[in-house]
Amino acid sequence: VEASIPEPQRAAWSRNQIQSFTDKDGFEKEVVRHVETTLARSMFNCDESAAYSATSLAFRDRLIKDWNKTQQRQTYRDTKRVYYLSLEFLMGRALDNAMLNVGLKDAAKGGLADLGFRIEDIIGQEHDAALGNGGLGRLAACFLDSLASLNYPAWGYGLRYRYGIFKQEIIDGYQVEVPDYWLDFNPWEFPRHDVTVDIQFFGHVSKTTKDDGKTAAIWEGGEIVQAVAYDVPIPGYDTPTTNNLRLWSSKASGGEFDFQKFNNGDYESSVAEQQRAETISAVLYPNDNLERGKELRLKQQYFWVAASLYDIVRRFKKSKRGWNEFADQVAIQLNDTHPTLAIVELQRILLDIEGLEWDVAWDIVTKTFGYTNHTVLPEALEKWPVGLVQYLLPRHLQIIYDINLYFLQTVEKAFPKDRDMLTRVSIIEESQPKMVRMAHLAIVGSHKVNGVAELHSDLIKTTIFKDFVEVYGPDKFTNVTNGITPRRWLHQANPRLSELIASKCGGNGFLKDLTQLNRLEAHAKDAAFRREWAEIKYANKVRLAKHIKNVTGVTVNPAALFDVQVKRIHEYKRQQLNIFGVIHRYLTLKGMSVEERKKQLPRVSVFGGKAAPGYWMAKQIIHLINAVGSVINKDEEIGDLLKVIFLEDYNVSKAEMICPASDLSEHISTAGTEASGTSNMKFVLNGGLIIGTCDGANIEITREIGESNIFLFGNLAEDVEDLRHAHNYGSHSIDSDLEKVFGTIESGTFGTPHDFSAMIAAVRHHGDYYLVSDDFHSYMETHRLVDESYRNQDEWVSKCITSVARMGFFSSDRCINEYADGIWNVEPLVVQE
Ligand code: KOT
Repeated sequence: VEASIPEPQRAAWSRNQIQSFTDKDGFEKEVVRHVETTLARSMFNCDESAAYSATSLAFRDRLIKDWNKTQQRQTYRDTKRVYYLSLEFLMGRALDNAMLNVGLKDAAKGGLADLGFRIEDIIGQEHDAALGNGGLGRLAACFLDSLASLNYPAWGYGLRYRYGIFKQEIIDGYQVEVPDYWLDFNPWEFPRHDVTVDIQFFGHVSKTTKDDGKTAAIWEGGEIVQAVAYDVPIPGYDTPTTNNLRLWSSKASGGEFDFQKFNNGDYESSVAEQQRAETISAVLYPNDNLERGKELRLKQQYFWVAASLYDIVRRFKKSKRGWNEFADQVAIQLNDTHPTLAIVELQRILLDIEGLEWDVAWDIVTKTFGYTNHTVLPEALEKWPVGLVQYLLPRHLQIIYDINLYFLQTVEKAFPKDRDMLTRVSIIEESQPKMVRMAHLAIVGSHKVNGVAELHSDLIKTTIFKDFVEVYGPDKFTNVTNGITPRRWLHQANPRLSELIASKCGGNGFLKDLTQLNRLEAHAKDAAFRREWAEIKYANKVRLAKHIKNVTGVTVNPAALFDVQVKRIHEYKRQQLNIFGVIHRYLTLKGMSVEERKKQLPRVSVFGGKAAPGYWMAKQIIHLINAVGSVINKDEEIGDLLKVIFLEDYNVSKAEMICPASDLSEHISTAGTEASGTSNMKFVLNGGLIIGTCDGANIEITREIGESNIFLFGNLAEDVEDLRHAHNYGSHSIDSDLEKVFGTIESGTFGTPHDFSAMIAAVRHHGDYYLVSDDFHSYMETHRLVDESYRNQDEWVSKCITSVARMGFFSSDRCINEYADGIWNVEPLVVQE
């Protein structure tokens, strides 16, 4: 392309290139320029919000140039690209990340100081981009960071929800949901009103005969909704590679609204149609690890998947290659089953629109897709009623039936006369009503299926996908243990620790090759180093203590052991076990003499996390935590020895403050239920120890950092089934200490006992599905070990340093390289600048 441009024109282009700022003075000029022109304000009238806007715009200008070049480079080299399809991207804030990635945070700090601002206050102005629920969405965000930092040609595709995950307020101890309208001013997105795709819903299918005498399906009628692209630049760390996250927004296809109707005086229905279309991308479903089968959710899925595939296919076609090269140019990763319709949509495009034969098309499809499973919880496994799919996507249902037919034929050949096998693996569940099993469709349509931690990947092979291992053999199933980006979760969240680490690891290289952390190990017993380390942890705790004081009014002692459990509230994650443990600790303290109490170690139990709005039991758990806190925090006999804090509205930016301030964090899911967990990695990387069950990535963390550096407790995954069976069919005796806790709750110590009776009944009378009573004793014993261990601060800090030194494996860079090698077959695009 470049060669075809006449020389004088090219010269004019290059002499007029906009120069990006490279230092403090240049940055200041850009800020003032943006305040005075883009924002049309005077510097006399520049508050923190305007300073945030102008700073973001200045950094955005820098990113745009790298972003454009990256896209040009990827187009020009035309190598294989990765597409990461995820309904959730939990990005958090962008400004701090952008400043660090382009290496100009110090310049911005100095420049803002000159202009009269503190950089922390300006960073704090930004609203989190909260287009996700929890771990699954945050994993997608970490992956984008690694893909860009490692120079992979990669795109993320998602939905541009007008409302992200709700804001949580705690009122009288109860969760109240407030809508998260976040798009008022978002400098990090670029509307592409020229990039639109018409998406069809409903209608019917007819058959025609083509020129060659073959029949083809035609999907006609129904309604059209327009998808509009919004692009978000994803800067890599210490590289010019800036990838693209494309989020689709829905809009009525007839423009603003139907003018015909409007002019005929039918205002209401013309506006109603527009609103119906816009509803598709209006709101993120606030459920974590739960699928409730709502029609609008299925509409969201198809809308996003169809727009993304249209875009991907359009880009492929520009290269003028044959379809036989599609899977050599395109890898698509399905983040859980939410985008599974992409498999059907690609088959439909190849078959109905491009006119390929079924087998040829299907071969391309299966080579293109990979599927990541993130959960084994039955309530989270997606199923859609056949009738709903038929009504919304009639052609897709036909294709699903055909996929299933051909699949079952091959299964029948391999397992003749095994009707049960066919019933079990079928994509269609023969229930009332019939259901489409999305995980089965995802497996059949992909060439690789992976779990997200070793235990989890083993579990899916032996439980929910066991039959598919028999059908396809074990090689189709693999493990890629999750990871986190050390840029955000260490360098950005904990700058002082990052700097201290850099001083011992030979610079910032560890941020791009986290295994270099092992150079720290030699310093674990160095007293001076330990002191510096402990001092940073203390400062981070002081910062959190201030925040706690600000938002709850409770004073906590930064010298106390900070014991933190922050994550979505879910029975399987067992916040109830934690709060029962806190009550037990309280009772123990109350039972002590004043002298004995003086010898006890002060603790602060910090909780945080959102409950899905419809998850009643999770909301009861929040209420109990707050009720317990309001009693204990006022108890003068107890004072500093125990405080219980519930931090409202836990999100990514709060996590960045909380993780560096924790001494101990809790990852205490019932064994076999938490597929991986990723906050466990964040806490250890920030120099905290963990108490946890043998579940998810805890197991691999233990293997890496050593058994003596983690507090493990509880029953193993392999024993869960028997224990559950025993609760239901044998006798279920409850630990006597736990009974005391229940008794205290029932005596009204924490308010109306009736409020909490369901939580107690779940353990006592309803089979204790999550094994709270089975693990309670070992949980409390292990907390005693924690106390003992914390008393020896030198040893504690050594454990922390050693653990950090051994965390190299858990970088999301390692995961992305594993996906690239083992699943996508893509290479980084080397940048020659
Ligand atoms: C499932 C359905 C809807 C919304 C979210 C999910 C979901 C979330 N399924 N698994 N997750 C979590 O994914 C994380 C990233 O792999 C894991 O670390 C975590 O253990 C899963 O619970």
